[in-house]
Amino acid sequence: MSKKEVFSVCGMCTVRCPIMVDVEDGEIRFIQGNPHSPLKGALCARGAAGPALEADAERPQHPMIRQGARGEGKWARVSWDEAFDYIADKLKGLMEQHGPRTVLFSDRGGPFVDLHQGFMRALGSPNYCNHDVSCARNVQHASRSVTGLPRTELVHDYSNAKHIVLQTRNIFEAINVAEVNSVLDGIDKGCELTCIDIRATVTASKADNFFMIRPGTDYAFNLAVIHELLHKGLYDKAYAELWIKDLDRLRTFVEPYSPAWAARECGVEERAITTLVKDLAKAAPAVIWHPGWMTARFKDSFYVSRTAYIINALLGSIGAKGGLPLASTPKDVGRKGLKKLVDLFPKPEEKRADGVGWRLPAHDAGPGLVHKAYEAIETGDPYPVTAYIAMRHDPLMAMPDPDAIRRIWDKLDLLVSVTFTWSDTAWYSDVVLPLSPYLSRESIIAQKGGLKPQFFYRQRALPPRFETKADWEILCGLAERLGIESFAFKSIEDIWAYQLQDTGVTVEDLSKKGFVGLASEPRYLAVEDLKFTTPSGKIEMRSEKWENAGYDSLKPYESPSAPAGEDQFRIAFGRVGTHTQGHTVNNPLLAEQFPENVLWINAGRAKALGIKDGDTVTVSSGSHTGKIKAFVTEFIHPEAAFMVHGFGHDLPVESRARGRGVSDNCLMPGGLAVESAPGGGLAMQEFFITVRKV
Ligand SMILES: Nc1nc2c(c(=O)[nH]1)N[C@H]1C(S)=C(S)[C@@H](COP(=O)(O)OP(=O)(O)OC[C@H]3O[C@@H](n4cnc5c(=O)[nH]c(N)nc54)[C@H](O)[C@@H]3O)O[C@H]1N2
Ligand SMILES: Nc1nc2c(c(=O)[nH]1)N[C@H]1C(S)=C(S)[C@@H](COP(=O)(O)OP(=O)(O)OC[C@H]3O[C@@H](n4cnc5c(=O)[nH]c(N)nc54)[C@H](O)[C@@H]3O)O[C@H]1N2
Ligand code: SF4
Ligand SMILES: [Mo]
Repeated sequence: MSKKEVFSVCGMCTVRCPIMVDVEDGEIRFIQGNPHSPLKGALCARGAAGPALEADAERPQHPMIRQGARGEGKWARVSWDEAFDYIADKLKGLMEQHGPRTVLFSDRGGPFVDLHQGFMRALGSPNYCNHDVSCARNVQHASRSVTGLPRTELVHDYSNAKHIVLQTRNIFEAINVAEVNSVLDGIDKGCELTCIDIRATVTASKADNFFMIRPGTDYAFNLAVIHELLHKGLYDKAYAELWIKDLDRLRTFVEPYSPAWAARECGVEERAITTLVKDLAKAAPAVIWHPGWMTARFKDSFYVSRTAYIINALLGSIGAKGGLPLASTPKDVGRKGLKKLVDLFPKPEEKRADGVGWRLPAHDAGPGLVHKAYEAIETGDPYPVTAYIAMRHDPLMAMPDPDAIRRIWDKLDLLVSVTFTWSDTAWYSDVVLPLSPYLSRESIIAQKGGLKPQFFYRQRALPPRFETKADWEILCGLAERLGIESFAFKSIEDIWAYQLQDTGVTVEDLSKKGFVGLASEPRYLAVEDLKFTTPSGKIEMRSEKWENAGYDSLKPYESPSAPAGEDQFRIAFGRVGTHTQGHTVNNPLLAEQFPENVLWINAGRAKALGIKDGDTVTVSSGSHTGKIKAFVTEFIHPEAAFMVHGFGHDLPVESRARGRGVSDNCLMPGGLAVESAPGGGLAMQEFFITVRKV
């Protein structure tokens, strides 16, 4: 009998929690959070369902090349050699004709993307994108516009906070295990919790203060908080003197936005706003006003996040212990960072197809804006984009108006999907490359910033089942066929050795606990030692960078429109603790826990429509209609109808997910063109749906 403990990294969602897997005779006996990890090892329900994913035969088992029309579901089973040759031949032809820039790649971001970016550099294409236009781009750019820093370089120091405000954040159901645990630690130490949402979530149920806000009015709420902080002199004046630029401009701008005004606009009590502001000032600087995560919701979402950062700045919490301290890099703690795979190749000189960095000078070029790259596929402007590799990305489920996306993709000469589950995108592709799920593959080493930076990696706990491969095997295999020897690594050990060069860390060190900490103590900076990367080096209330790119930095508030008819509701969506996006709804264990989504609607409005709890209703928008069960409750704002994202699958290969619930993104006609332009995020809650009893 053989027994081993494997330190690895969960892959059931993007959070990538550290895990320890007990393996006996080649079978998984137990998975738990890595007990050695400072990230407070633990596992959520989805993490515990990892073995069920491994065991599931309803996933792509071998490479496939499309036979019939796109989406018809006729596949030829091929060997890996055939699949690689097929893709490499096509890519070579297209790159000869149009140049390497004709290749587009998108993924779901996360700690391991250096491999993907390295592959694109190896090809010589600038068109690496991630999913973030449908997630946190608005937060990223808001952070950049206020502090200059990327959002992840401001840590949320929950366990030392005295007051946490969660706005459009359902921390106890949209889970990051370490985050949940540190918020709970903070609460144990007496931290106050305020939740601002359009419905009562699990997070709201644990909060001291709950604001059930009118959907789409968060910007009004935040402007009033800023007004009150400035008007009553409750902000941190010494901090403002040291770090804040253009405070007077801000003061003049917020003049009309009083708490009394916001109370009417948001449907909350004026006194509750002013009391909140007083409480925040008392707790400052150990305050976190969360800038949001999934903020691809409204046209003004960029400004909601911006004002969240501004509130933090006024409270002196940016950089403070218990607030948003600055993350450390390995260099900050006297160590050397990982050697990057992208640095194997020069940066392509070509402009990006999505216009980021030239047409759009304020936005971050790193992961670009994938919906703008789709425009290039459609129009050939600025140049033809003819090949697309979607790796760990299911845009047909993750982006609005999938029919429009299919029409755009019909112009592609090559569409490849790399995935471990079936997805609408894989089904529509020309080639499907099946990835081994995370328990049966290893990954490159990742570097994590934060208060105590570390390196961590994923090891294989099991041999791969079916004919699946690890991501590095797939991309390095393709590089080999394309004749790019310097990216054609033959083993993961070779990649690890390259990454660890000159770091003073060995694979042996990593193998002991699955990670290597680079600092023993969290590093907090004194207020005068903070460093911001805006053009002025200050925290900017007005961003010239954004203004020069044609956007307001202090934008006048516009009230969102209310539903027009008795049966109209604003669409709203979000997460549930037991599923990840659209890719776990066919998981045997998780499907049992939460088999279909339901439509939350307000009790008063349901009554007027004759809808009772549990009734089946139709939801429609544009040409799309779906059937879903109604969940009738007092605890949602009357203007909104909420559903958990990720349902409404109809592929014949997913027996547990097929025909269950409704897909929110089908109810957003024309949604690719509706965005929060200065943030680059899509605005997927700018749609109304019609709800009728069946
Ligand atoms: N309408 C609407 N749209 C949304 C959302 C919403 O709430 N409503 N949520 C948005 C948010 S927050 C996000 S982050 C995006 C997520 O969008 P996606 O990243 O597209 O969603 P996922 O379901 O996480 O994963 C996509 C695919 O990658 C596969 N996969 C999962 N893990 C891996 C891996 O490690 N490697 C590889 N190669 N494949 C993997 C999955 O099987 C799945 O087919 O969607 C966004 N879109
Ligand atoms: N279980 C689970 N956990 C996850 C994920 C998952 O798929 N499943 N995905 C991960 C990812 S990729 C992300 S981005 C995060 C997302 O993390 P969050 O952004 O916290 O999660 P969501 O559920 O999308 O949205 C949070 C809340 O916003 C509310 N909301 C909707 N409209 C409004 C509004 O106008 N105003 C206000 N104030 N609130 C509004 C919704 O009701 C919802 O409760 O979760 C991560 N964690
Ligand atoms: S939050 Fe849950 S699913 Fe996501 S990585 Fe952590 S344990 Fe896995
Ligand atoms: Mo996300």
